[in-house]
Amino acid sequence: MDLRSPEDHHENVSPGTGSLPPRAWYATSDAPALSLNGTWRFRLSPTADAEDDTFAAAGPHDSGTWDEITVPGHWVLQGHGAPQYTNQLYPFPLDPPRVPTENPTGDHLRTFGLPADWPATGTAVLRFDGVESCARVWLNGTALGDFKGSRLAHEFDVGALLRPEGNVLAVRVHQWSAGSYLEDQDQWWLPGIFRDVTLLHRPEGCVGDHFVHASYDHRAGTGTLRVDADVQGRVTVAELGIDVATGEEVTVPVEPWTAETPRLYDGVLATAGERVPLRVGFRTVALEDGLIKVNGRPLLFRGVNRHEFHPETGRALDLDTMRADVLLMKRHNINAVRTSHYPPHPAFLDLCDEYGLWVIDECDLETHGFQAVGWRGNPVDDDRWTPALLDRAARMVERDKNHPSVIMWSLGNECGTGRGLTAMAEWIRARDGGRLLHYEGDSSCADTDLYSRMYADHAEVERIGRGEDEGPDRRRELPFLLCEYGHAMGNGPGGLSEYQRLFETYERLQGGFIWEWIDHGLAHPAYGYAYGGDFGEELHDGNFVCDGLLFPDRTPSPGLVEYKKVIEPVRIEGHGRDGTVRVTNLHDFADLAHLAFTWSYEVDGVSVADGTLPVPATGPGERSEVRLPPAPEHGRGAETRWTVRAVLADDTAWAGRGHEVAWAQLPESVGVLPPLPGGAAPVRADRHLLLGPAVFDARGTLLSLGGREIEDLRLDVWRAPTDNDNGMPWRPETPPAAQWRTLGLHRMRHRLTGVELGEDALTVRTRVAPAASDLGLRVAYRWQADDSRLLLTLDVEPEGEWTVPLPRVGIRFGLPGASGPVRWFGGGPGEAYPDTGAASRVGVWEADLDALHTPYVRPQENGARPGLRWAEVGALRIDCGADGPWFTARRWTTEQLDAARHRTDLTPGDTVWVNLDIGQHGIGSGSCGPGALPKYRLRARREQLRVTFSTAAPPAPADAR
Ligand code: IPT
Repeated sequence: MDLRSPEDHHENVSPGTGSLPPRAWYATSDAPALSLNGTWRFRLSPTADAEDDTFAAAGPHDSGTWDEITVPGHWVLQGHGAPQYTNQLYPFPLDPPRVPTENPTGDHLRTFGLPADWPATGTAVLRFDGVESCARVWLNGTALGDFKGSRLAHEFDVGALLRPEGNVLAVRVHQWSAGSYLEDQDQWWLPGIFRDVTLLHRPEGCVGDHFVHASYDHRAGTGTLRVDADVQGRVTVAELGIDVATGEEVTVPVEPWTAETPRLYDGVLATAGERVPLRVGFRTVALEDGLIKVNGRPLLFRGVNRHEFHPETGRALDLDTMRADVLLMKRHNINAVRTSHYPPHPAFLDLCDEYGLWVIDECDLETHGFQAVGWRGNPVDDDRWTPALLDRAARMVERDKNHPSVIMWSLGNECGTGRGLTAMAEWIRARDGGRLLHYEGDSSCADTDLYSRMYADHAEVERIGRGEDEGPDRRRELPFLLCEYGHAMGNGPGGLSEYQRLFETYERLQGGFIWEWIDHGLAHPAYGYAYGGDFGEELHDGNFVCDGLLFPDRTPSPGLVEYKKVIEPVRIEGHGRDGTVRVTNLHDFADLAHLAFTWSYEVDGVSVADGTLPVPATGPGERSEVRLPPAPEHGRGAETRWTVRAVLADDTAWAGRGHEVAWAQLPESVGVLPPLPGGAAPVRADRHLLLGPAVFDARGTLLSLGGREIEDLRLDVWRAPTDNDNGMPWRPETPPAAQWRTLGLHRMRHRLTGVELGEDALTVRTRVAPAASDLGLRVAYRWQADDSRLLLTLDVEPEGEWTVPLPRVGIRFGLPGASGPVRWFGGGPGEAYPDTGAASRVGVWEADLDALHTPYVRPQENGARPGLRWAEVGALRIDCGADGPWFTARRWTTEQLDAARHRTDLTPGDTVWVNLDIGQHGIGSGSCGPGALPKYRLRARREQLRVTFSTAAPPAPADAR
């Protein structure tokens, strides 16, 4: 491998040259700063050497012909070239440290003057917070150096070069560099200066690097503060009466910092030349009794993996977007973030300190694509790369070390194993003994303080929880977390409740982090949101980049609503027939004084009375029992239930008073069904069969009800496969969708085997089966009616040895011309499937037809509402029992949904298609992890569905007026 030379700086393993040693990052101080964000001149070249570097000269240049670009930003999102998406694979040959000759290179140029009041004394540094993937920098014609490490800060001393006016800052950015080999994270490849560029004045006697050590002794209730600093100064925290020298330790009574109670104390670090604000949070992180503890108490992570993403600006995020993420997390009961897979913009960590989130800060490091060649040449196991790895570790730790929210350092993601990782771990431990160390990719756990895994299935997690796992002794002693689980791609993830139950049962299991926070769908004029392949990439991983709990525009997906419910920090349970409710406080630190509890009593889905429920300020881990009031009077035969809610008692920084944190429904009595229709006799008339309000054709197909047309009512077993149904090639099991398509469940044929006109029923029999198979389903549709209502009793009986689960089983039909809002009594308001239904509540709901559809970036099965009691769709009324079917209504067919690749492929038709399903196959997490749990597999077996249909009066014919 070559030694560095200026010509090939982007292709050598060196982390770079010329930049200052890393130091603690802070947003502001009393020293002046000049943002260099804004419009820059820009020129894109196809190779690293297409243009010489004379553009960087201090004097006049011809950039007048260049384009303009916004910094921070990615040039591929501003009309120059295109983004590319790969998950694990490098989009270039594995030829480290060399990169392709075709190497898009962006020359960036900006001239600036200094503000009039810029001090004449002192010096200045130029700070780049993030440039992908490699930059070379000149100021006023002088080369400052070069750097790699895209999501890390780099500073250059520029004091001697600055002029009052006409400074020329030139930055040459290569998309590909040796650094790209260390940045194989599962995301879009997005080159550019994507974080802030700032000129910071450095006064004489300014603050240098400093390290705030603020621990908490939970026994004594005291905090100990010591600020180590390169430059001597004083540390004051007025609220605590602290005024000490740097390096001096002081212990005082404090309120601790936790993610639930993010108590920060404002302080100041003052040296001769500068005052830097400090936000001090006292907390102690420890590995104790085999558990991750903060302030003496074990944590349960209700976490998410967060990539930085915005659908228009990629990884260039403004502060509002970062704050939106934090607020959404807090409002959805999330208490932890893994910054997958690189340190985020540092302002995000300020927000985590302020609002309260536990953070695993992960280094900008992933070499996953070497797995494709058996990890041959893996940089983390090649000493020549170790300086680059250590540089990354140091830049992360030094930049972020003063955040109380950061409680663990992570070496990176998916790098296999190697000496370089060990070197990083040793360096980090020596520098910061106050935090734990995470890395998932080394099953020996030699370098880590915890046993971390991704996508382990429930059974294995349970074994680990019980301590029945095998493996190195060291690992068996360690606490466990799932750094990734619940793959939130498309519809899902399923099975979260079962994971949560395990986490709450076994103390060794300290929770997990959903993969991942947000879909990385890029706004696209033709597709709505684009994913891999939409920019013509020759190698890509499709919509695997859209696997978040938020849609790209940050609208919560049903997965986030589900997760919020599953991880609610208060459990409310009905307990006994005497109206006692058990309230369990699942917080790690906070008592329940910040919550107010309410009850409502619902009769047939409608609240008839409500009130408050006094709950004592139950401590963390404790439970209280409280009594509901006597049930209000109501009519006989109604379905009744209590809904108990825990809401914020007062406004907080992240949500207003009344914001719902937790809830439960406690069913009381099951409703009594009105008598079913019957009595009418089927008659033949012409080429039709008539039964009560219904007209059938001679083959027994329902044509109309009460004069309203009904289209193609029949058994349906197909659903547009979800991403989780489609599975992933690396999973050992054949994914359900592949089994379904092989068997032909998407092309079932319906053979009529009988039409029987009985005394009070019309019975139609069919055999439903795919070509080329002898498996089938025997179906009997038994129709009964009175004057106005039509009852269907559907019986399904499998024939043959069905080993493949069914996608769904039920009926579907079309309602031509139906419109208006849909009302229903059943589960809602959002969608639910057998293993994603925790957040579904029983009630009477109303929604526009279009709102019943969940707009997954890649269209797929969605929108089912469970436990339908009744529904009104257009003029049709559907009545079912209390244990009613899954209900879906949409303006396109399942076949159209299945064929769609993007949101924009779906155009609503005139007919509303309704599915009423006896069963749905579970969702699982098979798009990366385990599929649906066995109990959620939909086995073919005898099933029955009973539905009563009726209609509003048909529109009056025109001549009757
Ligand atoms: C795992 C990765 O760590 C993560 O970055 C992401 O790619 C996720 O999968 C899937 O979306 S690695 C996988 C091979 C288990």
